[in-house]
Amino acid sequence: MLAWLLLLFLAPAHAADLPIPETDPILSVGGAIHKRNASNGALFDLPMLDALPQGEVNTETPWYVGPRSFTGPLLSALLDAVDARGSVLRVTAANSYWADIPVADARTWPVILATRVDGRPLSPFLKGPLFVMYPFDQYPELYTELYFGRSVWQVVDIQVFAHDSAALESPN
Ligand SMILES: Nc1nc2c(c(=O)[nH]1)N[C@H]1C(S)=C(S)[C@@H](COP(=O)(O)O)O[C@H]1N2
Ligand SMILES: [Mo]
Repeated sequence: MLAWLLLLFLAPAHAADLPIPETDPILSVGGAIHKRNASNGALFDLPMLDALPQGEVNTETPWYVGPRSFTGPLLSALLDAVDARGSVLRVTAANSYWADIPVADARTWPVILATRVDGRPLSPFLKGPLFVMYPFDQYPELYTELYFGRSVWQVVDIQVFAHDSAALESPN
C-alpha cells in the first residue's frame, strides 16, 4: 500500500522524463536545461526526434533547387522536451560552424529541426541529418543573410544559454 502510494507520487515526474536513445544519438542538447538523460545533457536519436511534435515547412531555400517540403520536430517542442530555460541557443554543426539563435525565434516562427526533405531522410549529402529550417516563404522577412546564417545544417549540438552574454555573435 505504501509502495503503491509512493508510485503515485513518483509516476508523474517519471512520465515526463526523457527516454534513453535506443539507436545512435545524432543530437546532444546541453546548458540551461532541466531534463537530461545523460550526465552532461540530453541525447536524442532519430526515433526520439520523430516522437516530438512535428512541423512542416514548405519553402524555397538557397540550398535546394525549387520549393521543398521539410519536416521534423518543432524547435520549440525540442526545447520544451528538455525544459530549456534560456534565451539563446548556440547551434553547432559537424564542421564546427556554429550560430547563435535567439529562443524567441522558435516562439515567433514555426522553426523546425528538419529531419526529412520531401519525405526522405536528410542524408549528409543533402546537408542532413539535421538542418535548422525557417519558414522562409511564409515569412518573407526571414529571407535575409541573418536567418540564412542561423540555418545551420548538419547540426550535432545545441547549448542553451540562460543569459545573453554569449548571444548573437556569429563566426562569419
Ligand atoms: N553546417 C553549416 N551550416 C551553415 C554554414 C556552414 O558553414 N556550415 N553556413 C551558414 C551561413 S553563414 C549561411 S549564409 C548559410 C548559407 O551558406 P551557403 O551560402 O554556403 O549555402 O548557411 C549557414 N549554415
Ligand atoms: Mo552567411
